[in-house]
Amino acid sequence: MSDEVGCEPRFPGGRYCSEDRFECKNHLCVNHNDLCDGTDDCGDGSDEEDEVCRNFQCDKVHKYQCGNFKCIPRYYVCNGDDNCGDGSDENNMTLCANRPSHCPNLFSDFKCANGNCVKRDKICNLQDDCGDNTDERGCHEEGKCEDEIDGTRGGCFHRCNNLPGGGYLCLCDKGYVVNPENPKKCDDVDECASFGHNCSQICTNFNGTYACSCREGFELSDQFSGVCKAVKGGDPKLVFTTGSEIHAQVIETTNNRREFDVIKNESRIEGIDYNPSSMMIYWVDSQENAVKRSLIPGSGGHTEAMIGFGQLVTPSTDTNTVPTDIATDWLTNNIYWTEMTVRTSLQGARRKKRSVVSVGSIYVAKDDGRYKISLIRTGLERPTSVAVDPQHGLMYWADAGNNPKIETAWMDGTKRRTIVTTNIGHPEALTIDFAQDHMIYWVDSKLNTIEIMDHDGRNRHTILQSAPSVRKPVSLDVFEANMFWVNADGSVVRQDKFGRGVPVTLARNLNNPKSVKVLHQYRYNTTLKNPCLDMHCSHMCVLVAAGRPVCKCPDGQRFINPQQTNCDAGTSN
Ligand SMILES: [Ca+2]
Ligand SMILES: [Ca+2]
Ligand SMILES: [Ca+2]
Ligand SMILES: [Ca+2]
Repeated sequence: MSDEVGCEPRFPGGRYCSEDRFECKNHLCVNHNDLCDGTDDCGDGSDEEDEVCRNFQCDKVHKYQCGNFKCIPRYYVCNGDDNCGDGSDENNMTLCANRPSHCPNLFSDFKCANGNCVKRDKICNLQDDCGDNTDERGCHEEGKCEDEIDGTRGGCFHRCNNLPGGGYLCLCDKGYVVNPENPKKCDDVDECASFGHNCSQICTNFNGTYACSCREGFELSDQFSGVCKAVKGGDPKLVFTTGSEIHAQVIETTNNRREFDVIKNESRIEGIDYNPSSMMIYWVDSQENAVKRSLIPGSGGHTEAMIGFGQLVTPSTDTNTVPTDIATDWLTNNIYWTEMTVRTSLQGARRKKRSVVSVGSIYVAKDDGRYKISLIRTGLERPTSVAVDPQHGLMYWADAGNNPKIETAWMDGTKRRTIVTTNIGHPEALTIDFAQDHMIYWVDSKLNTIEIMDHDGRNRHTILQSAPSVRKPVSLDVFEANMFWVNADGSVVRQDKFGRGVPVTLARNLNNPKSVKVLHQYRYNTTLKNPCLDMHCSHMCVLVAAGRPVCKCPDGQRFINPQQTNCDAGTSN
């Protein structure tokens, strides 16, 4: 075609190409089919340019148009590979969720209730090959399906299959599983009770099936995917730290992501959290050894303040102590934070052996730093993360010390319990998905995992493990149907929070990233009332089980009245 370069226009309107072809900037002509398909057909890239593709519509029958406007063959959609380059061919759960998942070989494979596939000859071999033992239920060593019992084939409630080696197997329809005691009976599967239902918020079990629904302010995006999206409260923003700064990015589906600064000129920001009612952001700085706060710029009528102003809330307990993470109780306006004191001591004969001892603590105070109380002082080495659930009056923290663990207590520090001690390396970044039944998501930066569990540490499930996108994860947050995490290498990644679809990198090469949070009015439940309003505590009011309020005195003070509401420092300060 290069012989056409330099020729005079041959078509009306000064065009070099006929109407049915696309004219490249270099005047070459290519087929419309070649536009925006990811291949440079013009030779100068003009068939793939953003402005061209933004206004181009793919052939709808054979092609799929990606979020970045690229056109890919339809059969690339939901095939597990990121063919678009922005994940949009894999992360559209409306398209991908309703694909029935078959076992690789329909004839020689058996599908377990948990979705695993095992070879048919593993059925009724007295071994649990499925992992949920459903390949060993429904087994009848003798008889055959043709034997009619109680009016059904083999007496099976639903279906019957003869086994090749004699005997037969009762099978149940989709949504049911064979009763573990009665091999003929079919029971409903409670899909909501375990991982895999894919409801991003509310799951309701029904006989033979289940249904997803959403909380106030959210709507299901379709009937299959279980994806809830916020319909009020504006675009969610992703807030993340880079050492001395806090940035925010408006979360959009296209590649056009808007980013702005929230806080600048701090030192070494570790954990962050915010109060959706006051629109204050809080952080701990491990170089300044302090808890600080600021109004989030552009919020609450403070649009003139384009960058937040860091204000000291409280310094760390002493100069050897660094704060590591912070959580906001947005109902009472109390803040919770973790601190770590590292001491080097000389031990052993002639005190020659040097040992490093790390001691962690958890504190609560009013959000202006007044009335500090230490809640946890013992049995904590290296606290990496703290999260609070004011609705239930519970707090959670992770300890990445020599005996790594995740613990919980009431938010006054009492009723402490350890909920995770096994399969744990370096736990970090606990976050509570209030909209999804208060499930806890967390990362392990040593095992390279993202996990989910309930408030007791039960129903634990590993969502991602050693995936290429999980590289020493240090922080995590969840919103709607997505999870967002930060890797130690400075990348911010998003993926469906049940691990569906493919990961999408939202930012990369950040310096010293430590924390990520989703900023949205509906991330925390702001419809709840502050239970402390009627308590008239002289100093602190904190929440305990079921969100019940109790008064507390600052460290070193005691109650002076039998009702335990007034502390001995008086009520003025
Ligand atoms: Ca092309
Ligand atoms: Ca694909
Ligand atoms: Ca078996
Ligand atoms: Ca069910």
